[in-house]
Amino acid sequence: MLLEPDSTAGACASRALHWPVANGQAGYRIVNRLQAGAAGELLRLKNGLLASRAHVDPKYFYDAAGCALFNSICVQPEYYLTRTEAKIFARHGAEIARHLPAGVQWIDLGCGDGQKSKSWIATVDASRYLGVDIAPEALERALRQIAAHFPALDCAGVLSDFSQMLSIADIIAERPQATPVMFYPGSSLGNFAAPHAFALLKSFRENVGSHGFLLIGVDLVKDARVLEAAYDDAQGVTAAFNRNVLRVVNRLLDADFDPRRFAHWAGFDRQASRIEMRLRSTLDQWVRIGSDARKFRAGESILTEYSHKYTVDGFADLLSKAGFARQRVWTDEAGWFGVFLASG
Ligand code: AVI
Repeated sequence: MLLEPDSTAGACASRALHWPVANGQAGYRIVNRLQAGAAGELLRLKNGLLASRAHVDPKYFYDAAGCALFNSICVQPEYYLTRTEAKIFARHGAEIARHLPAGVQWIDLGCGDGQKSKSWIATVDASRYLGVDIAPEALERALRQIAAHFPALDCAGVLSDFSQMLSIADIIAERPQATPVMFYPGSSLGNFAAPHAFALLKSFRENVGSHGFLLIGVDLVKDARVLEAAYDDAQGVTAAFNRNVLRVVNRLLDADFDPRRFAHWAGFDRQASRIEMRLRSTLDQWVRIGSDARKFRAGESILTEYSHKYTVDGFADLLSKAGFARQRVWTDEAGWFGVFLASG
């Protein structure tokens, strides 16, 4: 592994990590655009837990156990999002691809294991794959698999944290002939607070420019019972996923949360149009958080996640306000999930 200063990153204290990996004939590089300052991140996490309305950024869900639990959530009968989006892709993928020029650079935002992109790369006949993720191991695995599957494809990765803004215009500009298409499936945008989600959309638009595209999947508003069941499945997988964040916090902050003393809770706030997930203290308890301690009263909760739900018109409006002048949308028959292709 070779660490070099990133001359393109300017004042932001990020580093480029040119990481050639043996991969048959080809190699690929991973550019690190994570902001330096782990200490500041940990302080934010701790302050969130010490705040009178305790909260944790949902990015802390995804350690190895959290990723495995999330994969399991995706196949729970109540969690319709993943399979509904997959059906829309299967039914309309060829039509969506016809709206894109040949040889695009496919930019997989929050790529995870890269599986969702595999069929798209073939369908759109991409010339380049850019995986973007916060987790180096997942990113490396995704790149290895994509490169093995498509040996002729130009592959690269970017380490980036969407709780900060995205800044990859310079990497996109390395291939001026290849139109950039950002792919952000799974309604992941919904996990950001509304102002942050809007800022992220604007940064996507700035990064792809007026000739690029954004292909994004978002969950749509529906009956509260359907939504709440999706975030509180009968098998208790979402509950385990939610409680697991306390184990992550214990490791990162040297805290002593006992996940058994917190109950999973998920509810739909129609006014804010979002699911809120919380961990409710089941009794009065003191918890040590590093060198500090705080009391949680019985019933007091830690906010762990928002998952916003959109209307087709509302999301189209958001896209145009973010600078995407042209858009198309595909939904499933029940109108539960929307896939938007935006450009301009
Ligand atoms: C990753 N994200 C889109 C999921 C969601 O539906 O908001 C995370 C999740 N939380 C609980 N279940 C799934």
